[in-house]
Amino acid sequence: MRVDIISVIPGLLEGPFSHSIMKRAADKGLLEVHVHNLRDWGLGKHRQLDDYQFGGGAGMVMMCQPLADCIEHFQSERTYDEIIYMTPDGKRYDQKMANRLSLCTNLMIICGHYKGIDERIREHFITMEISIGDYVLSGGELAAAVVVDSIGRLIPGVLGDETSALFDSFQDDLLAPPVYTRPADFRGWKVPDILLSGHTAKIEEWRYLESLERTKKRRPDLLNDNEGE
Ligand code: 6GU
Repeated sequence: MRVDIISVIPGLLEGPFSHSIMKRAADKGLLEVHVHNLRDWGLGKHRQLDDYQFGGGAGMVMMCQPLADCIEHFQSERTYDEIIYMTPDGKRYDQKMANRLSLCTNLMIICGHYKGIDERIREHFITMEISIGDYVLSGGELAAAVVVDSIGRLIPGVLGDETSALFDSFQDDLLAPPVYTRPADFRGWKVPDILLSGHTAKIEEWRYLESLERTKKRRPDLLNDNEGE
């Protein structure tokens, strides 16, 4: 998969894809993330990107021309499955959207800033608008990093069998069960006996019941929420 991220602060996205699982995905050639500076398409000698909003009011709006030029530049090189705009008024991101996006070949992600981007870009270029939750970030970059991370780890071959995404919290609409590692006794705090028993089937059953219990207690909404399937 190839992801092109368009940003006015590309430096914010230097870290997230250079470590751990995202780095492994890149090294294996399974995920290519390219971060582009929208300033390269800015207007005039100041490389202007934003302007006052029509109708008045505080806050700048990202102009049509640089965004259109930038998007069309990349569209001339390949076909995008989705052109995504990161915005707090987008569709709330969840694991189902991650699963679907992980099947794509080319994604473009536009990170908004200031008051957002001119509505005409949303109408004519954007195919999908994503919010990562009900709070406001100062820009779309961190949200884009969240989305790319969640997608990248779902691409076949990125995770080994032992860490397969199939066993994740949310993948079956249940939270993950508690996990423990050595020592079996830390300061008198003991690991549940069942996990030391070697009874694989009983352990699986225990994990399932713990998952169910945890989900009932913490996220009961997940148990009766199958809307949008
Ligand atoms: Cl995608 N962008 C911004 N600026 N704020 C957000 C968001 C996105 N998702 C939640 N809050």
